[in-house]
Amino acid sequence: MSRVTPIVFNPSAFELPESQRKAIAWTLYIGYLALTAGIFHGLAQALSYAKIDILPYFPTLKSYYQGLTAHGVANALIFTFSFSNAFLPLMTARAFSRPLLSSLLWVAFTLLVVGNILVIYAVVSNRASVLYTSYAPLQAHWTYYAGLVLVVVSTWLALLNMLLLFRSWRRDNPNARIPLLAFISIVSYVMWFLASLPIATSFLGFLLPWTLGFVEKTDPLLNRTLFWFTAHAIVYAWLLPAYVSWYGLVPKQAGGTLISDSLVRLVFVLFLLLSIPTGFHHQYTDPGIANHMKGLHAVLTFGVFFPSLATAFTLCAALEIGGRRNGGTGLLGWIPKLPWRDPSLMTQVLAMLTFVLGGITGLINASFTMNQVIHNTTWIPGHFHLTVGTAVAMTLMGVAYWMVPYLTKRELWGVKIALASSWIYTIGVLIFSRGMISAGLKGMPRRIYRVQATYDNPAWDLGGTLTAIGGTAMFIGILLFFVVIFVTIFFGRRSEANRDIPWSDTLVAPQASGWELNLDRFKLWIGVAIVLIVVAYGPFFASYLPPRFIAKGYMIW
Ligand code: HAS
Ligand code: CU
Repeated sequence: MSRVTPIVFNPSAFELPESQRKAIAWTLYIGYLALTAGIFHGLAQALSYAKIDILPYFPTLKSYYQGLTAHGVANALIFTFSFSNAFLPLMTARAFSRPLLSSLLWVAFTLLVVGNILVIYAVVSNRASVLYTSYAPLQAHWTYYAGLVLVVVSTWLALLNMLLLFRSWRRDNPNARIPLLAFISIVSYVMWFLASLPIATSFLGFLLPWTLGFVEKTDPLLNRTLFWFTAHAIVYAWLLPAYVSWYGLVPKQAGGTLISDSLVRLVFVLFLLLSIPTGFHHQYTDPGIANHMKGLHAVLTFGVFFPSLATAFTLCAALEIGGRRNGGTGLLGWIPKLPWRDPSLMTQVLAMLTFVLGGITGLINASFTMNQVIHNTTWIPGHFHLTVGTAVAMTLMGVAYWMVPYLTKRELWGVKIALASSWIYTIGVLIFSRGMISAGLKGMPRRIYRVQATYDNPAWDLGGTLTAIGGTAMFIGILLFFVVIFVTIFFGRRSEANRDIPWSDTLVAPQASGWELNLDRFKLWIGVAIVLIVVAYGPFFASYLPPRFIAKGYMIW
């Protein structure tokens, strides 16, 4: 193996061009607007589990499902991908200390906006109450599918921008190790690119022609399988940008340092390999898929649990180094010594702590037999508000507390309000999820408007009440976040201080020779990922295809 030249990190070597600063800032703002818009129906849902009905106060809302669609699409899809489209290219540019392509940034931004307008039109006009899972034969207006396709294409363009930058950097540095921050950012979006192809096939190949009237019927199981083919991996596409922040920036913010460069690369390579071939764990109860294939996906799901486990230990160590450098002693004395008054850091540490519970519940979901108990109950939203709803959402909020000042050149306004927001949200989500999870164990169904349901069970009362209390606190937490960010953007004190992103180094530098160099071989890992995908999905498609066009579209709202 040839020797490589070490990277020297120079904090003053990079200034983001003004137009790129604007494009990235506006992309980010779309995400935070979507977050805020989406939480209003979140509140309505949480209250509904305690039989409190506030839907009549939503003047334009025709049904619970219209609101649930808006909540899921805005908070889980638009918020997350807008953030990633801003954050990952910025991290890549910073790590390579080179500007991106401005034109491509703006084109990606424009597609994101147009996609959003189409989706908002479809959902607000009550033509797309299909929930974020978009299961056929529920049929939305074509603008809904087209809008989401444009959002996905905007993520591809963001990746293209990162890859072009990588290529130009590689040309000038043929023998250097890829800077860690760039490596993990690129792997995150390469994984998402591969993962997004099945849903692109479903939307472009089946659902759009069907909703436009070119074909009369569609194949529900095939589209559902293509959906989960993408949509399990989508949860890691949401998570990995948060991991980029946890690995790449948080150790520095905590005053600590990452230990091993190679371990972090290995973790991301494992996500590239294992995120996608696991989608059947959402379809354990679906007919038409062989049990042994479901079993294979269950095993691979336990495999993709591992890189998160490694992450937990690595991050704990990185934080511990920070706490001890700040004077912490003894077994746990480093914890209070973390910079808890830094809203960016503490918000992300609270996100991590909550994610431990998200991980545990995920493992229970993944277990074939236990899944039978909790599938389609409120346990599931209990699980995913601890993962995407906290680990991811709060990390994206924590990042805002340095990234918005970085992009706007303004001081963060309302530090104490920001701190309060994160504590209120965390306490809220713990109560909320406790409610959802416990009621789910007693069979409370998800996606049901309890206020109007024709059946009920007093055993759900305690869980339902906790859900409403916690959900209200979450709502207040996000509103406070929005106030802080809004005031910072428009009224924050201007500051010309030359800021840099809080990029952390590693205790053990990237190896200059040896097996570790293989970790940087994108093409190799993409190849292995494709082989695993073929093994995990090939037999299903081989036995199932051609498509069975059996179902007309339904608009039951
Ligand atoms: Fe999940 C359903 C399995 C993770 C999101 N999941 C969902 C749904 C969503 C979702 C949205 O196997 C519902 C979809 C729908 O609408 O139907 N999930 C898993 C497993 C994991 C997992 C095994 N899920 C996530 C993540 C998500 C997410 C991440 C979003 C971002 N999930 C399932 C299954 C289902 C499912 C089944 C289908 C259920 C059904 O029947 O419908 C694992 O990847 C989790 C690994 C996590 C860990 C935790 C690591 C902890 C860390 C923090 C360390 C803390 C530190 C703090 C360092 C192993 C990294 C220290 C600080 C101090 C101060 C001490
Ligand atoms: Cu999953």
